[in-house]
Amino acid sequence: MSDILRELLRVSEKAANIARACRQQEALFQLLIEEKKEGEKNKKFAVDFKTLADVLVQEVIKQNMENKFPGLAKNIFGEESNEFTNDLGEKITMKLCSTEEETAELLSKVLNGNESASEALARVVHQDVAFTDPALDSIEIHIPQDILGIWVDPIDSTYQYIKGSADVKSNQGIFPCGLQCVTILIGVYDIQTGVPLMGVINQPFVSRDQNTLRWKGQCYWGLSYMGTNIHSLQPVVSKRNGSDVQTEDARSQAESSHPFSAVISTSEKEAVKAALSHVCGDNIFRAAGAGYKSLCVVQGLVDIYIFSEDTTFKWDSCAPHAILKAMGGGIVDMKECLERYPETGPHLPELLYHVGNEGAAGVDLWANKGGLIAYRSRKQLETFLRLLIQNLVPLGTQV
Ligand code: 2IP
Ligand code: CA
Repeated sequence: MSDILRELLRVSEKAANIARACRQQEALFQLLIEEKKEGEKNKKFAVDFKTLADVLVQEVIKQNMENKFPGLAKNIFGEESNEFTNDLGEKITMKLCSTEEETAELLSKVLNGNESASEALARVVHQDVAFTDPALDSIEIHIPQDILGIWVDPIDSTYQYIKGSADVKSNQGIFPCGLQCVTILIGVYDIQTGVPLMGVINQPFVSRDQNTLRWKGQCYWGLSYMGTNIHSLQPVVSKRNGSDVQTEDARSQAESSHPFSAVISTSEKEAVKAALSHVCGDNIFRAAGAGYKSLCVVQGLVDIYIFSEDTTFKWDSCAPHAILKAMGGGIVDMKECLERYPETGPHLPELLYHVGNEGAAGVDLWANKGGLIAYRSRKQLETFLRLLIQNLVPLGTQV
């Protein structure tokens, strides 16, 4: 099996441990909730703690990969920069040092001398993690390292990470908000073609032990390379309608009137929501987190994740895209799908990951600017598009 994927799984678990530690260890949680309030920047530290957690997770992923695969780090990209300037005007580059003590010392500079928080963080950052999936060991595949680019979203759904409740109830298995919507996303793509190859979605907060109050997570992966498609999921079983599998009767009834279910962002346009309600009826779910919404498709909780806005980025979609591709699905550019219709042709406008948007700057360079539709089967996507367009056009909607 790809050694790189095995290592990505391990570092994603390390990242999940850091994410859990920041929520569970008192010294760290206090910093997280002291987050900058509306309109006022936290003056205490060189950087707000949320950003530090993000950067630290990103650096752990980057440096652990580099240690195992020298030369890889230069092709690992993410949203965060690891350089800060503190109130004294000192420039600090946040990185993993070779010892726990050195990392603690560096962290303490960013955290304005907060020893207990710096030590707690350094401890978890340097902790050894063993993590693998037996299914990964059974297949031997070699992907040359020099064609790989990696997009990292160290903590997706940061708002839920900081403010998210631990006690949100799911709606037919789907969490509208809360800690379950937080994910760590690592997506690998081919730097020449931009095609996604491997993906890991680590969900650090899945369920909490009622006695210890400790969180348990879950990790999903997929690989799609030169005709080999493998992933961590069992054949998909819908878990909608109740916390478990729907009864056949309920399911066929729901399917006859509205064949599709979709998960959407709370910021979706009214016109799209109106069209969707004709296609999906009541089977429309709102949820936070671009990574989490994609995961709902991966898990088979919904058929489609659709978003017409341009506020998801390559680091949000690359990992789920690779997993969905390994399952026979993918993520397409929504705007392009609508413009091309009914000319589908053999190639769908799948999102690519190697070139930035022309004329754009900053994060917009890497925005999925035409919106997106994530799906598990091409046939399903085609039917969904036909129905969506039928319902969008009469409304005279410009998407
Ligand atoms: C965000 C996060 C948001 C999502 C947005 C992403 O990433 O996943 O939840 O918006 O598109 O860029 P929405 O929940 O409306 O889909 P981050 O939390 O890493 O900034
Ligand atoms: Ca994100």
